[in-house]
Amino acid sequence: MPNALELSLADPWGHAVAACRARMEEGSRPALASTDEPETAGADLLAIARELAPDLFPDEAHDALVAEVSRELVDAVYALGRIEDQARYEEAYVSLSATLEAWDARLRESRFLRGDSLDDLCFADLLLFAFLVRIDPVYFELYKAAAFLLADLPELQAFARDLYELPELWSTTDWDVIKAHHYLREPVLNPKRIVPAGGIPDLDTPSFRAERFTLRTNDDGTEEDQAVRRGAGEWVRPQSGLRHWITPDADAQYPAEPGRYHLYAPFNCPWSHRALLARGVLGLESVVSASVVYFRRHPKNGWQFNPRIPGCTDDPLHGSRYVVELYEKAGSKERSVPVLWDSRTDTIVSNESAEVLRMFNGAFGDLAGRDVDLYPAPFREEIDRLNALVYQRINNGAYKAGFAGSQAAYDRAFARYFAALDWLEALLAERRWLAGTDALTEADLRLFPTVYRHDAVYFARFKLNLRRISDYPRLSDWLKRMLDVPGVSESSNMDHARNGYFGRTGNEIVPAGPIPLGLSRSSFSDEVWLNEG
Ligand SMILES: N[C@@H](CCC(=O)N[C@@H](CS)C(=O)NCC(=O)O)C(=O)O
Repeated sequence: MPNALELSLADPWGHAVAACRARMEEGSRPALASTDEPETAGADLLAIARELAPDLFPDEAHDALVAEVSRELVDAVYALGRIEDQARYEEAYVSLSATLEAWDARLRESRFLRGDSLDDLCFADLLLFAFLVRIDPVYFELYKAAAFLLADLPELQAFARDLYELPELWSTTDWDVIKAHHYLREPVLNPKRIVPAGGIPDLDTPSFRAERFTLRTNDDGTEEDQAVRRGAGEWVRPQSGLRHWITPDADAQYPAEPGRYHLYAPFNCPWSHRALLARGVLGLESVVSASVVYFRRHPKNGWQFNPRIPGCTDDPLHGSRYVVELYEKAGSKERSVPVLWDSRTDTIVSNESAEVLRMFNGAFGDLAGRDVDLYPAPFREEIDRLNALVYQRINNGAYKAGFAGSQAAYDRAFARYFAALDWLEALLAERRWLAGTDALTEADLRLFPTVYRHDAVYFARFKLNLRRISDYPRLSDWLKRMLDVPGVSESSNMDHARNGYFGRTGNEIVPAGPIPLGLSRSSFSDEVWLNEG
């Protein structure tokens, strides 16, 4: 294993090898020095890639595939740029264009070059990606490979978008480096050394390619590669560990019964908010009781109860001071909210809001006060598809911007968040509710906590300041429609949300706008606000 690497991130080979390095755990990666030298010795780089990421080199057939990508695409386009004879250029141009169409057709059949699951990902995919993302910024103009932009090759575009989701690829793609390198090193093709301002392909619009080729699990809270994501500066939400289900079956471990279960949730936490929303929209208030946890966390003990603050309640079951006491009773070391408690067995049923929401919808049947089905059978696939998109890019995506550990991770989360909002804005031209139903579903309910917070909280607090929801006419109308759904506004509290989020900024000042702040620290003593004594 080399302990230092010199790679050109501009060069497709260097890019693909850098991605292999980015897949490694942070501590075990060789140091990386970037060089502007184009890589001529492809074979050496291949050996390095094999050493860095042996799992990406499954067998000899794969080695042949790498050679094919290299010869048919990478080498062919650089050769095209070097041809000085018009007739020979035209011949090579026609041939490369046909090859691109053939590769586009090939990717119609499978998600990656060798299969549909992430486990099938191989080095040839990385090299193909590195080639594809250079078409718009470089090859189209500089090398006159002008038959197609990436957007004209729908499968290859979707493939590139899908791969760009992976931290090892987004974190090693640097458009400025790619453009400058190629345009500044070609005195014949670009004598005035102007670098084009455009040419960055849109890789942030959702492709849904993963779902087209793999089984839907709806396990959208799972991030397969937490370590790699953290290594790229991404903020990663820990997974919830307590995952039991309430079911309608009377013999079940947790049967649906009125008065048995209790939800602990603060209004400011968006995951808690969605559990409260489901309870409110389904009319379960008299079936499942609830405590509103204080929006301000204790610096050491975390989530706490503070019934002296308007809108907050105590813990009627145990008189706890902190949520962590509930976890201690249940024998768990976690401490997140929401918590769904079983008062019969005196333990936690679930601390995963996505599942709480779903079990609230399915388990209580006639006990629910309203005849609402948040997960109607004919729309389940579409709801799952939207949930995954909305979770990754919007609900949790907002946190990936707000809590990013690097500028690149923030830029990335920012781009994906707004690309997803743009996509939803377009979708809402055709649909009144997200999944195309006549009434709201889980998909709407799960989008709501983020959209609701965007203008007054995330725009400033998470630096998501490209546009406000008020700049999106259809999302704004949808937000109004949501607020009119019985149970929604009763289950939402903007003052709690604002105080919760901005209470965690350095000086703890909560912005007084853009809408007037109702609940303010200035009206309370420190003793009450800090929940002391
Ligand atoms: N997957 C969980 C995530 C819940 C979560 O991340 N909650 C945050 C608050 S928004 C939390 O309690 N974090 C731990 C802490 O603050 O101590 C769910 O959706 O229920």
